[in-house]
Parts: sequence; C-alpha cells; structure tokens
Amino acid sequence: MESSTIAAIATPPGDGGVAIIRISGPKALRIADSIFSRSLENQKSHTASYGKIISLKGETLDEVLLLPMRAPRSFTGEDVVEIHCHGGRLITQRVLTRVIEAGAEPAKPGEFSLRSYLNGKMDLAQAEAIQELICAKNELALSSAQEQLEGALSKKIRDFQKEIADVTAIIEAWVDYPEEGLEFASEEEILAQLRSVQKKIILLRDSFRDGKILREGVRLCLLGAPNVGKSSLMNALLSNDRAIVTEIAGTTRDLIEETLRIGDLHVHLTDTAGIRENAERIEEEGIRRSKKAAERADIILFVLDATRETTDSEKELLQSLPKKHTIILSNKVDIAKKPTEHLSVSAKTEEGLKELKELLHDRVWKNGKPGKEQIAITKERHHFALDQSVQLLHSVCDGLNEGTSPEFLVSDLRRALKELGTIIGIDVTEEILGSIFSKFCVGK
Ligand SMILES: Nc1nc2c(ncn2[C@@H]2O[C@H](COP(=O)(O)OP(=O)(O)OP(=O)(O)O)[C@@H](O)[C@H]2O)c(=O)[nH]1
Ligand SMILES: [Mg+2]
Repeated sequence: MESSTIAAIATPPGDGGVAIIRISGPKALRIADSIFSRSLENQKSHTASYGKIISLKGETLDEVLLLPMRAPRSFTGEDVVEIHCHGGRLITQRVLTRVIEAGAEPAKPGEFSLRSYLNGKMDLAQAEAIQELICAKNELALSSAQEQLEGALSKKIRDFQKEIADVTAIIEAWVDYPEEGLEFASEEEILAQLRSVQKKIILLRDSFRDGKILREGVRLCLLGAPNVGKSSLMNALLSNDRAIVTEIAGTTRDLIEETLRIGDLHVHLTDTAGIRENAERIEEEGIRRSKKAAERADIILFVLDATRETTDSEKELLQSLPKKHTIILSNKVDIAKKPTEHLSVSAKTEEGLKELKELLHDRVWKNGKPGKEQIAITKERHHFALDQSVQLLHSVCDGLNEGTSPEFLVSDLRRALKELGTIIGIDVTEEILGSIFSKFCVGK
C-alpha cells in the first residue's frame, strides 16, 4: 500500500520573515511541481529553487524557495519538499491550502516523526528526543535531548539488553544441557553479572527525577506567617515589583505565580497568603490555597521574621512540612538585632540571596548536576519500562538464590528484555505509538 502524502506548516504560528511548509510522501514532488511556477523535474535534490506558488486560477500566491529532498535522504525517509514562503499566518495558511488542494493530506500531530521512525530513520527514543529538543527550556534540557537524539540513550538500552541476553543464553544452556551447562558460568558469576546490570539500570531509572526538573523546572513556594516578607522576597528574586507589599499583615490573598531562571534552573515561584489563625473569609480561602501550593512544591521556602521570636504557630506549621523539601529563611536581617540560626536574608538589601540561590541549586542537584555523560531520562514511559525491568531482574536474582527452575528465570529475563525494547521501539504496540506521536504538534 502506497502511503499518503502529508503536509503541514513546520514553523511556529505567528508573523515572521519566513515560514516553512513541509510536504512528505510519494507524491510530494508531483504536488509541489503542480503548484510551482517552474519545473522541479530536473532540479537536484537538496538544492533550492526560487519561484512562485500559483493558485488554481493562475494567480501568484507567494514568492517562495522550494527545497526538494528525495528519498531516502530526508527527515522522514520519503520524498520531502519544503516550501519556504513568507511568514505571517494568512499567507502561510494560503500556501498550505493550495498544497492540500493539489492532493496532499493535512498531517496529524507528530506524523512526520512517526514516519521517520517507521522508515527506520531513527528509533523511538530518538523520535521522542525531537519533541524534547524543541521544548527544552534550558541548556541542560537541551543537551540531554541532543544526547538522546544522537542515540546515546538508545545505545545504553542496547548495552543493557546485550548484557541480559548474554546471561539469558547461559541459563538457557542450563535448561538444554543440564549436565554441562554449568561449565559456561557458575551461579555466582551469573548473579554478579545480573546485579551489575541491574545497578546500571537503576541509575538510569532514577535519573528520571533530574530529567523531570530539566524539562519542567522546579516548583518553589514561599510560605510563612503574614508580614514576614514573602512577597518582598518574591519581588527581590524576580527583580521586579510583581507582588503588592505593605506593612499590613494579610496583604497577599491569592497565589502569585511567576517563572524565573536561577543559574541554569527553570524555576516556578509561588508567593502565598501568610498563614495565621482567625483570618477572615477571603484570607481563609487564601490560606487554604497556600497549603495546597506547598503540597505541590518541590521545595518550600519557609520564611521567618528575623526581627522577632519564632511563634508557636510558626513552629507548629514548620513541623507539618516535609523536612527534606523545606529551606528555612530568616528575612529582614538588615534590621535584626540578634543573629539567626537559619539562612539569613534580606529582601530589602538582597543580602543572602546569592547564598539562597546556591543552596537551591545544591538541593536540586543533590547528587551533582547531571553531566553530559549521565543521560537523564525524561519520559514517564521510559521510567516505567526501566522500573519493570529492574523488578524482573530482582525476581531473577531471588530465583537464582532460591533454586527456582531455570525455565522461569529465562521467562523473566525475556520479559525484562522486552520491557527495555519498548524504549527504543522494539515490541511497541500501535496503541503506544499512537499515544507517543499524538503528543507532538502538527508539523513535527
Ligand atoms: N527592613 C526590611 N523590611 C522588610 C524586608 N522584607 C519585607 N519587609 C517589610 O515587611 C513588610 C511586609 O512585607 P511583605 O512582603 O508584604 O510580607 P508578606 O510575608 O508577603 O505578608 P503577607 O502577604 O501579609 O502574608 C513590608 O512593610 C516590607 O517592606 C526586609 O528584608 N527588610
Ligand atoms: Mg505577601
């Protein structure tokens, strides 16, 4: 069955100098040729040709550059033509409409990447990396996506598979040749090998958290009693008078959310209503939201007032917060009389903010910032598959210790191999493929 020819705008919507419309499929060249003022027949692949897109009535729609890329040397592995037309929503849409008039079908989200994968241009992890690459919000996210695109993750998975397959082969030999099988390797050797690969898979699995932070950023929440200077700290961190600050306790009523960069961290910062007893109705609702925001946060910045003693209700509130995810700040050190036992800051003079930023950075990258060589996985799907294979290896190790019959061990090992395979796209069902690629935008 000949596949269809698809088309979509590949550049983001909005006004720009140039926009690109991508056509892919067996009829790509014929379609482009039929709407272009010049013949593409003798044009060399991967060279641009200047001309006009002509409407059905013979009018000029736009002046464009046409770039044909003949199969298989293209992104999708099919014949591809890119039309570089003028940017701007209307003109771009018109050219696309003309392309569809001439016989192309509108591409579904992610369809170009799906074809690239189906035509063996890249494996599944690489196709997913494209999405990551485009959405990357910071240098780290970008470099991790680039690594994945270049196939570093896929290579790691294949290395794991190879190690497990080696062990599987040996255990299969035990099944087939119960007499001599043990000569290939002892149980201890097998166990050691399995533990070693399992350890490596666990490391990769646990990089998911880092990956999530790379991709989505970290959620910080300012929490504390009224008037301690939460909103002032938000403003100081943003270098912007975003939140209203007054000397009246209970100024902030609603959540205020902003994003900022701290070093190479993408941070979502939330300022909240000060928490106290006996608040009136609006404030009461604000406080409820403060607590919700604290639950969602990756890190809570609990703010105290350095000019006064910590109250019982502050202590109580602090008790209820997850210690591991809380940083205590003593604000207003510029006017404090006594030294504090916590990180001292001043929203007013910005004293201590540099230290706070450093501390945040250290907290987030507890085990060191993921380096180039440590590939962080960023997909729930990858995390799940790695976790499954870890569990299966675990049960194989237990089985070996307990003398489980080798047939069962082999079956678990094969399942572990299969789970790993789903990451690079071996043994993935149509349904999974559909859900992966549908998350892409049209034009990718
Ligand atoms: N001297 C000094 N004053 C500060 C500092 N931070 C805040 N203030 C003052 O403390 C008062 C309260 O500050 P806000 O930022 O509104 O406090 P808040 O914690 O947001 O208060 P609520 O919104 O009511 O919960 C204001 O008068 C600020 O000017 C600081 O570092 N030094
Ligand atoms: Mg406030």
